[in-house]
Amino acid sequence: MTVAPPVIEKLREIVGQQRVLTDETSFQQYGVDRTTLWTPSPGVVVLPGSTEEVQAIIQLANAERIAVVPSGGRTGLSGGAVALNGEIVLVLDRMNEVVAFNAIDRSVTVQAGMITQQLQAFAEQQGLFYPVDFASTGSSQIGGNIATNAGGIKVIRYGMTRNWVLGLKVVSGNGDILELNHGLVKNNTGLDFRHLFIGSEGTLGIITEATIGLTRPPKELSVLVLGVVDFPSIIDVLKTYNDGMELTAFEFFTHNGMEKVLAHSEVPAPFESEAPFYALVEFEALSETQLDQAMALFETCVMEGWVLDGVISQSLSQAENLWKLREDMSETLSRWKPYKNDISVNVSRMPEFLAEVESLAAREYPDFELVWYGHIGDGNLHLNILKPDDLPVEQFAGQCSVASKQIAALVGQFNGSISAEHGVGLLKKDYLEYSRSATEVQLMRQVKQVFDPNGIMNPGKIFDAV
Ligand code: S2G
Ligand code: ZN
Repeated sequence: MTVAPPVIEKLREIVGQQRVLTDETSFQQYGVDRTTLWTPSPGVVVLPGSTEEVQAIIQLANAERIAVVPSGGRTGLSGGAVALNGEIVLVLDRMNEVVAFNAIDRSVTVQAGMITQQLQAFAEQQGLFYPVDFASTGSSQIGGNIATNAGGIKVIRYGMTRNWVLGLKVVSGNGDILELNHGLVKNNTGLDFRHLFIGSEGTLGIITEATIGLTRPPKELSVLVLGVVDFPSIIDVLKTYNDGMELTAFEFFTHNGMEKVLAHSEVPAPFESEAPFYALVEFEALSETQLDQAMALFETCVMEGWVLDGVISQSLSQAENLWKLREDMSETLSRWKPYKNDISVNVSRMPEFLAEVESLAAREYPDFELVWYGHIGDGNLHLNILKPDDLPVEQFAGQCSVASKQIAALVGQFNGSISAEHGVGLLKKDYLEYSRSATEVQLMRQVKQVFDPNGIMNPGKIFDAV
């Protein structure tokens, strides 16, 4: 489907001739995220430079009843930024400036198209720290991180993106510019619409600016990697370390996943021996006491039979290498075009859940290689099913979606989430019912109706209009 020439002309009047793209290369570049299941087919790509230009585009889209798909860093994994039906793809790349910084408020206002890593670097230059971190920060944008409430590897200590959004400027699907919360720490004046837009995946409007809270940088970070005997023992190790000290990260990965990372990059193995599972534990070693405590807890885990071997970083570069074992997992596995289950349950229910989900996955995916990894300290597992090279994507996705129903149903029995951090987008829509009631989904539709009455904002993502 194409966008009519008069509308293209009006878009050019809004953003300028060069910032309206109608060529196929641009459609393939901007009309999709990191999901590999869809071929994008937008109607036009437009690159606004200001909130006011975004507003004019949304007003035009309402007048012409043309859908709008927001496009940030395009690192999403659930098809939240995929344009399939002649939509206007609204690209935030040009809106990537720091608007304001306040050392007393410890806050920075940035445009939505700022790359996450640039925000982290800006904070560091001010002697502060933006703590939300994950593998794709080099290309993800803060607007997209907010629209999907990105999580990552430090959630156990710092929480999700939601915890750091002090204010938002958005253009709602109605075409209204809303300035939400103005960076206030305390503001009890009715419904906090900020929290509706966080995690809304572009279905309520476009985030154009964000005021982000910053914090003190961690000091003397120390990293342990432990070889763990089995899945349930990871939770015993988690509880032991969580009860014994303050952690900044607790991650895990399976041996077959680590082997692929070792083969894919120059990273050395953590230690000589091998284990079925590995736990990565990070903490601030502010004194010898913390280091001694970390080693004492290691001894406990060995004595209990949960841990077989371990290593503690002796330098920053060694800590970075140990992190690469976990952080390079996603990129390493991408060559197998994995089908991803991103699920979570309460940490307290993990032992019970692991016992069931591991055997269910092995049963449902008998012919596929499974790699488990993720933020088990947050109750969040990433199960990647690797596509055999000789199996067509559609056939593979079809087989995985059947098994995913079983996994989603199990997650639902545990009152867990069928999408812990990657969002719902298009990929997880069919499983939403296992985590959200029909009443809740209907209420979400009604909230969308308020902010986007013509249903132009990223239609078909998370849920269908009716
Ligand atoms: C992770 C990154 C996305 C993926 O590594 O924690 O959230 O590939 C993931 O699963
Ligand atoms: Zn993750």
